[in-house]
Amino acid sequence: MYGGGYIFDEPNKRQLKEEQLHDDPVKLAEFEARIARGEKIEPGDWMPSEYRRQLIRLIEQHAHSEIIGALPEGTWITRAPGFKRKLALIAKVQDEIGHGQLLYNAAETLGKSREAMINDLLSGKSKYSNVFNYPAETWADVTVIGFLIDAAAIVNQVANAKGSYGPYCRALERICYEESFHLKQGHDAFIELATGTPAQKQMLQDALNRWWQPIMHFFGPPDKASVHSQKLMEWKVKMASNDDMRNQFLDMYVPKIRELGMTLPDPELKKDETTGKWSYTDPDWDLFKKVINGGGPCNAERLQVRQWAEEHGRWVRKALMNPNAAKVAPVA
Ligand code: FAQ
Repeated sequence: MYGGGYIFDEPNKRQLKEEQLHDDPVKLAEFEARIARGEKIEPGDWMPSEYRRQLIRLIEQHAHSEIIGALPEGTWITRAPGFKRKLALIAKVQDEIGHGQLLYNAAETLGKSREAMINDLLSGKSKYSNVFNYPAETWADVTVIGFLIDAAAIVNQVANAKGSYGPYCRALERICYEESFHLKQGHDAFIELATGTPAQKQMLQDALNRWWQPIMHFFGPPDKASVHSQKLMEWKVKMASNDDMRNQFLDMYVPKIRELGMTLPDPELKKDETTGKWSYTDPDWDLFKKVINGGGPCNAERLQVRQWAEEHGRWVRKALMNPNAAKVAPVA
């Protein structure tokens, strides 16, 4: 099922081990006992340097994914079919930006500034989700994003909301309420196209074919190639492995897609009813690596938009940080 021996960032693994050597072993043992008891870790609590580093990496990437994730759908606000779909899309895109804010706040509690995070996004140092580096060519692409990418995100976030770091879990809980509503509107739009005219159905099928592989990539590399999963699961930051989350998604959503008469572009996709595991054609992991490292069809465009927003929003941030400078002298 999986491509063999694909290794991500070998130096990253070495750095991880070296940093752990510097943590006080007694404090580390106390910390791990707290995790084992299911306690939440809060910003002022002692935590291993690697736990802090990993949380910053993961939450920051998640925050970037939300704000970049607003872009493919955002381009459809002016073209959404009809008043109600337009209203729902505007609200959804606003929500995604709000999720970014919540997540940047959660990452800031760990000591990295918002400015540093945005700089790392714009320089390409920090990643964001692979799926947002593809174009939304038609309204059906927006529909597939709204239904299936939100569904995939919810599978991940519902699980990780029960994790160990308090501020991230609380942000995820709130995000999941809103994402569940996005999923409903995505499913509704999906049903409308799937049960519509032959042309609408074809448009949806084409979008599904385009998005299927990026969605399979969304959950991250196969477990045996995942760099961070093992430690993150020990520390209850990730509450399920990449493969388990991918399997859960397939289990919940493949039947919903098929019952609407749509097909998925993978002849190997089937469930083993005895084990509950899905098998599928291994997605192209070299392509995944290329996309998450800046080489996807829209990476450059996405970062250009954020760069523009950064430059043109500077005066607003300045005024917010220094309200006195923006005060207008009262008229006599
Ligand atoms: N895209 O060792 P692992 C959304 C990287 S929110 C890009 O397995 P990990 C809402 C990974 O960072 C979507 N990069 O990594 C919405 C690492 O690179 P690094 C985002 C990926 O962290 C919906 C390397 O590969 N959700 O969609 C991806 O244990 C609709 C090795 O991988 C989150 O961020 C990927 N898909 O597991 C908005 C949730 N997968 O950092 C608008 C929180 C892996 O060493 C519209 N994040 N990589 O250079 C997570 O749960 C985890 O980070 C995973 C990856 C599961 C994504």
